[in-house]
Amino acid sequence: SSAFDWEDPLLLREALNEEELAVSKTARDYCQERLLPRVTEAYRVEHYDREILAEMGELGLLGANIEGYGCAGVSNVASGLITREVERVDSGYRSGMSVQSSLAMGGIAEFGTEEQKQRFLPGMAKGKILGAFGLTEPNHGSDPGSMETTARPHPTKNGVYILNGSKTWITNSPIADVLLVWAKLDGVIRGFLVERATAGPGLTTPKITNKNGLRASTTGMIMMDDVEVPTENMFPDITGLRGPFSCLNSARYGIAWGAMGALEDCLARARTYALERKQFKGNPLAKYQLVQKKLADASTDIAFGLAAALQVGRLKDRGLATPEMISMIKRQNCDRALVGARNLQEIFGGNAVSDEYGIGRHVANLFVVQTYEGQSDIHSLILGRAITGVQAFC
Ligand code: TGC
Ligand code: FAD
Repeated sequence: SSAFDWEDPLLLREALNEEELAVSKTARDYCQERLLPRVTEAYRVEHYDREILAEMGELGLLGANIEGYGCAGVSNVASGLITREVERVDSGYRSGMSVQSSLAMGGIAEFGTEEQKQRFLPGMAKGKILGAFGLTEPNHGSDPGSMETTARPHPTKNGVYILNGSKTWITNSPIADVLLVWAKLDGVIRGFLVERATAGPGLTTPKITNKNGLRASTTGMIMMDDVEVPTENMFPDITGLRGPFSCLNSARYGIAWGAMGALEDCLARARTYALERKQFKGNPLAKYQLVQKKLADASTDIAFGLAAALQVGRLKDRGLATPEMISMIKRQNCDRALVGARNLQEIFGGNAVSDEYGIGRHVANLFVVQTYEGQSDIHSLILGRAITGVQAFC
């Protein structure tokens, strides 16, 4: 019999194969040694170092579940373990990676032409070409099907489309080299790979500053005023919302793992603090039952959340995962991570307000994580539709 391990209460590690354990260790070592020391300052000054993606690329952590094109081709479970380790440090760092890996590279891998895959994926896997994913618009977030961005054939130049419109709240847009923009061509949603180097002056990507969450990630707009995109940069076959939503399935799955990584870090920090901080007759906070309950609740949510993410990952590896399963774990793990982090924050008392304790950063980040890629209530409606057959969006 083995002893209870508070850091792995249901022995997740026993369900992982050697490759998955090795990938997880590589990611963990990198994140703890290279990312953790820079996150407090990066968060303070709202800076995302694009070198991070190059560093991750060197370790094979980008687009890791993609086969070929310089990608590692590991299991979906292994790729979930990577996002868990990155988000253990900061949701913003996981965000930068998710957009590169799941949304931009994932989209190209699934819907791109062979030529597009050859042209973009190897450089993106190395973190030399940075990607962004433009779906949300100022007037259309939860309802991207109503997007206003348009594409139309150039009136005089053959083989060129003209894009007009704006996207907002786009992770990595200020630094991206290639922006996967979803736009309507004759009223039908299509995917376009907009390259900064050739897009001309009609493309601008202003940074959104003064965020009160996800400050270690860079977020911006994509403004397009007669931006010219060659036909060979359009995804050839995919039409409608199935295109962007297929990319989102993969990113939402990663978030389900990532949110648990963030909560694990909150739990570890709160446990250490509760053991060290003494109040009332020299007792550590950890001695008090109400404090122990907060730790027990978070620990249980982590164990259940990771078990559920593992199950969906295994199903995904076998081609059996459905979007509703992913909605279920994205919603549940984000909700529990946000509630858990917020409860654990109380253990720090006034010190929670100092950024040196890291807990406030996770709480602020996790609000964003619960909001993007489909806010939790939207995932409730996706599940409600699947359960009842009745759609409640409008
Ligand atoms: P609906 O009628 O449900 O579907 C339209 C078409 O899309 C297909 N589809 C899916 N395909 C694959 N996977 C999925 N998960 C899919 N969901 C829907 C569907 O089969 C249908 O296909 P077809 O061929 O029949 O046309 O569309 P709706 O307009 O009613 O959608 C409603 C709703 C709420 C489900 C949807 O709009 C939604 O999920 N809203 C949330 C928006 C969202 O998640 N935005 C994310 C933006 S990207 C982002 O946040 C990145 S942050 C990343 C980071 O920094 O880490
Ligand atoms: P709204 O759609 O206006 O929703 C506001 C509230 O109303 C939510 O709580 C929502 O659940 C609720 N609501 C809406 N409709 C309904 C309904 N029918 N029934 C019940 N409740 C409803 N987008 C990208 O495309 N690419 C990115 O890289 C990206 N990165 C992001 C990074 C950050 C830091 C942030 C904050 C956002 C990012 N987003 C990105 C945008 C994100 O996906 C949207 O913010 C999200 O989809 C919600 O859209 P919205 O903000 O317009 O909220």
